Amino acid sequence: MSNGCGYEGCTVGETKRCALENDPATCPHRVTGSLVVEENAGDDTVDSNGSVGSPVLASPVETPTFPPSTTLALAAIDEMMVSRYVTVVGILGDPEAGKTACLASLYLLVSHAKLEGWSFADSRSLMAFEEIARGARRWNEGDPPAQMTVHTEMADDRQPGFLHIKLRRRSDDRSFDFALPDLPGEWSKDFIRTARSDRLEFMRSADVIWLVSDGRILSNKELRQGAITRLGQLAARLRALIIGKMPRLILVITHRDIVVPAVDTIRRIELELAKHDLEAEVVAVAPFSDDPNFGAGFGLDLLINATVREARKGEPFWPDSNPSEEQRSFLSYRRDND
Ligand SMILES: Nc1nc2c(ncn2[C@@H]2O[C@H](COP(=O)(O)OP(=O)(O)O)[C@@H](O)[C@H]2O)c(=O)[nH]1
Ligand SMILES: [Mg+2]
Repeated sequence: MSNGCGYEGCTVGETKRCALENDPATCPHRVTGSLVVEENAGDDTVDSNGSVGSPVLASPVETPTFPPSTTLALAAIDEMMVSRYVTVVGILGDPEAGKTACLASLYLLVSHAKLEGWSFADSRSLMAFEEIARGARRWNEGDPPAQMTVHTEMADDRQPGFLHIKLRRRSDDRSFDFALPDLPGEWSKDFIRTARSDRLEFMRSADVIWLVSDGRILSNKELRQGAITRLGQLAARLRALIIGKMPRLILVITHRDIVVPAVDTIRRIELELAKHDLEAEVVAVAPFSDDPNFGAGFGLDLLINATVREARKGEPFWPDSNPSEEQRSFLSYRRDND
């Protein structure tokens, strides 16, 4: 039966000719407009006025989805920034320095309410924290892997992926949102070697930069100088990348469970940074510990305290730009353009 005809064997649809040899326009089996509406009464393409095409039912309210499970893109951090201040942390350092370990340990401490002075308030990237902490959890089950944190691989090697965590400071009940990127050490190496900085552009708007360094290397006579030189090169690259106000630098020295950073080494690093007119606060940490008598997570609370210590002073909202008496800017302008 063709659409619009009541006759069972109608062929107008296929052949344009009526099977009963009637004129299709006047065939008595033809179904009129009103019948079509009746036939289609349950069809949602016909509205109550009988006009075809407009939807009858409003589209359902979108059910809320789970937040994204992996790291957040820069755009998501920007969006978050619209409603509240987010402390953006840049994390640089050689591969294997302990960057991911710091993030994993921070998450594990907070999730067990063991970060001194801080408590967990929220996270938009819990699954990403879970992913990086997985190595540590396997270790806790008594099966120590060769590496406790999965080697950082970026899904997109041009864009940093951020972890978000909101912590509440016990002393004053103030909450801080942190955006922490888990960057592969290769990005720092490329930044030093080839000045490749496109994917590190976000550093310009970071509040704080953690320069993570392996404490064992800093205490090794043969390796120490190389690590200090690389920190200096990193400082030089940051100086070139960041035109305006420099984010505060924190030198994060890992493996505090194994070695205590020597005062002399820290002094040498400070001198190296000073060459580029930079200075850093030093925090020694042990995100994980090989020593049963030394608590894993040592210094992470101090690192977070140092990260929020001084909110970045913004540029003056309305800078004082009154011309001085002698300055004849307008006349000079005319003269320059004549
Ligand atoms: N014992 C000990 N191991 C650490 C410490 N920091 C990092 N590690 C280990 O060092 C290895 C490299 O750390 P990782 O965070 O992956 O380095 P990344 O490349 O800088 O992200 C991992 O196996 C960590 O568990 C620390 O303070 N103490
Ligand atoms: Mg890593």
